[in-house]
Formats: sequence, C-alpha cells, structure tokens
Amino acid sequence: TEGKTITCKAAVAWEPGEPLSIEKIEVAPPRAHEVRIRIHYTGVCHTDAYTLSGKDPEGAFPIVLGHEGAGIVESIGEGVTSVRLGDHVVALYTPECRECKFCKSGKTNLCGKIRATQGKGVMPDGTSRFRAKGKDLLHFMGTSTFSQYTVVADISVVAITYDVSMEKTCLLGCGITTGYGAAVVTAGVEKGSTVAVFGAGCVGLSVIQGAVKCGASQIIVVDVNDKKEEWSKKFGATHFVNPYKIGDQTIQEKLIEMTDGGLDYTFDCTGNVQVMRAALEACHKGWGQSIVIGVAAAGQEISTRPFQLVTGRVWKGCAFGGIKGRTQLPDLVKDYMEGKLKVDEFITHREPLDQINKAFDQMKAGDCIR
Ligand code: NAD
Ligand code: AHE
Ligand code: ZN
Repeated sequence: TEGKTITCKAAVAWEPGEPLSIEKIEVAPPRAHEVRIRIHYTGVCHTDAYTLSGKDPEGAFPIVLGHEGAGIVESIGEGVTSVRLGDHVVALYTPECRECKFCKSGKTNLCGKIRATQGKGVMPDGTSRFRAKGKDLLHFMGTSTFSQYTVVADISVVAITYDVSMEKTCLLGCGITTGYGAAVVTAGVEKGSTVAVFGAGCVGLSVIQGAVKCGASQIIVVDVNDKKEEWSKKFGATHFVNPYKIGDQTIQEKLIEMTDGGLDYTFDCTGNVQVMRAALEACHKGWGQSIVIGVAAAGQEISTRPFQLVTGRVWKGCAFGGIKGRTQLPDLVKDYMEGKLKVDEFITHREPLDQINKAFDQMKAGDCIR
C-alpha cells in the first residue's frame, strides 16, 4: 500500500452536535515527515465529546475526531527517522520536536512546531490527508484516531514495545498519562504531602496513582458520584467526600478542616470552573498548589479573590500531564510492564468502530471509566 491512497472506514463528524457517521474515507499517503498508521485501538475521551458538541473554539467540521489511539506504522514519508514500518506506536496530541523554543526550554511539554496547523485541523503543510464524499475532512489534535488509518506528523508519534497490547497502550495517549503526569511531573508531589483530587474519572484516578507513587500521606477524592468511592480507594485514595453530603459547609471549608489548614496539592479533573475555584481555595496558605486539568466549556472563566494568591497559593495547569511523549511515554509503558502503573483496570467498556456513538453514550453515563 505504500505510496497509495487507502480506502477504509472512519467515524466522521459532519456537523456539531450530530452523531458520528461511519463512512468509507480515502486516506492519502504520508508526505515528507509524516507517518501513516493503521489504528488498532482508540479510547474515547470527554474532549472528543466537547469538540463534537460545537463548544470548542478550535472545533471545525467535517472532522475525524479521536486522540487516544495506538496502532502500527503502515508507511512513512520522506525524511522520517523517528519510527519504522511495523512499529507499534501511540499517537501524540502533544508533539515533541526537540527543536522549538518550547521543547528546548526544559520548562514545558508543549511543543510549538506544528501547533498552529494542528489547531486548524490540517497537516503541517496546510492540507488534509482525509477525503469522503468528495470533500476534505479535517484532522483533530494532530491525531484523528477514529479511523482505521490516519496520518500524523513524525513528531506526533512514539514507538512502543511490541510486548504490550495496543488495547492498553492507547490509553497512555491521553487520560492516564494526563493524570499521572500532572501529579508526578507538573505538581511534583513530595513524599508525605496531602493531596485532593476533584473528579475521579480516568484522569482523577490517574492523579491518585501518581500521588501514591510520590508517597503522598493523604489523598482525598471529591466526587459527586458515590460510586467513585470504591474506584478511588482501589487506586490508593485514603478518603472520599461527596460535596453534596457535607451539610452547610462548602467543600473548601470541609477540606481545610480535614487537613489542618488545607492541602499541599489539589487537582481539578472535572472541567467545572466552580470546582476549579474550590480546588484553589482548598490549598494550604503559603504554599498550596492547585493544578487545573479539566477542559472547561468555551466562554467559561475562573475567578477567586486575588488574596488567595497573595497569601501564597499557586494556580497552574497542564496539558498531557506535562509529559514529553516521545521521551517519556516508553518509561510509562515500562512502569506498566513492571506492575507499577495500572492500565487494565481503566477499561470498563469495549465497542467496535461502527458502535462508536454507543461508546460516546456510555462515556457520558457515569459508570464508565474508559
Ligand atoms: P470523567 O467524566 O470520566 O470524570 C469526571 C468526574 O468528575 C466524574 O467522576 C464526575 O462524577 C466528577 N464530577 C463532576 N462534577 C463534579 C463536581 N462538581 N465535583 C466533584 N466531582 C465532579 O472525565 P475524565 O475523562 O476523567 O476527564 C476529566 C476532565 O479532564 C475533562 O474535562 C477532560 O476533557 C479533561 N482532560 C484534560 C486533559 C489535559 O491534558 N488537560 C486531558 C484529558 C482530559
Ligand atoms: N481546543 C480547546 C482546548 C482543549 C484543550 O485544552 N486541550 C488539551 C488537551 S485535552 C485532552 O483530552 C490540550 O492539550 N491543550 C493544549 C493545546 O495546546 O491544545 C480550546 O479551548 O481552544
Ligand atoms: Zn483526552
């Protein structure tokens, strides 16, 4: 198939707010510094639903969504040296070029090299590799994993050992890495510190895993769904609080009381801006840090009294957990193989590509992790 257009199935989002439609699409061969991947597994993430809803300011249609995928390199364009034919890979929505100002800063995992075109839904040369019904389809987050074949930039992919099923490695493409990295890399949780995690979905449960690895002494999970207590404890949380069941107290008051003045680290894994405020205000005066991970709907803004920051609390956030995909993802896979990182436990539902709308419904229903 090398050098030829492939016809395959993909889930196409023609219009915001409409179900995805399974279509025969054409996937053009990779151009210079591009890689064509046969996708074997993909996760479905809330961010896909967010963009599909039409609320993502960067969302445009028609588009092939999906950003949590793993597969096998089918062909490579000129100049590709990072991966080879047959490599098992994970697609990276946060690329890593190792040459741009961001990559060289040593301060962030955000890579600037192709961010502008990625946000517009096209490949770095400004064009699309997808066509259906005579129309070009847009790419999503530089990955578009809801297709049997996709094309990505060579800096948006990392080769992974053949020894782990791609059903598992795909989840390292977003949810697990995001939460785990937020605790380990972005916050740098220290041994003995106290942590509160707001929202125990895939991201929040992964924050718990990271906090456990760092030796946190207390890990309090806050979730409105009581079923998440069992999930949280399974991942190592020490306490669970349902904010609807604390009487007249606010959740920040409750947490400050539970921790003698507030948490060392808090994490928003809900995308709700009121929760983000509570997470910041639950931090300990003088040093507590709150990390925003959730993606809030377009137009939403966060607020708090500036005094909260004047008195030493720190508000920050991260994408993809602050993890550099090409450099660090193989280490996470190694941790998984050595039994130090849970991945299997996150998989609660499985569907074939043509049932993808069902997968979206399941994701929204509440008893689904991934
Ligand atoms: P999820 O829906 O599986 O989990 C969210 C959890 O939050 C649920 O258990 C829900 O019951 C709980 N919740 C909802 N409202 C709450 C409230 N008011 N107080 C406490 N808990 C509440 O979602 P997920 O897949 O874990 O993703 C979480 C968020 O992170 C989403 O907004 C997603 O878009 C975002 N995300 C961001 C990044 C990033 O790189 N920054 C990566 C992946 C996902
Ligand atoms: N496109 C949206 C923002 C969406 C967003 O925040 N995306 C995260 C990843 S969420 C994964 O589930 C991200 O990586 N952000 C950094 C970046 O460069 O996109 C908007 O508001 O425009
Ligand atoms: Zn995601």
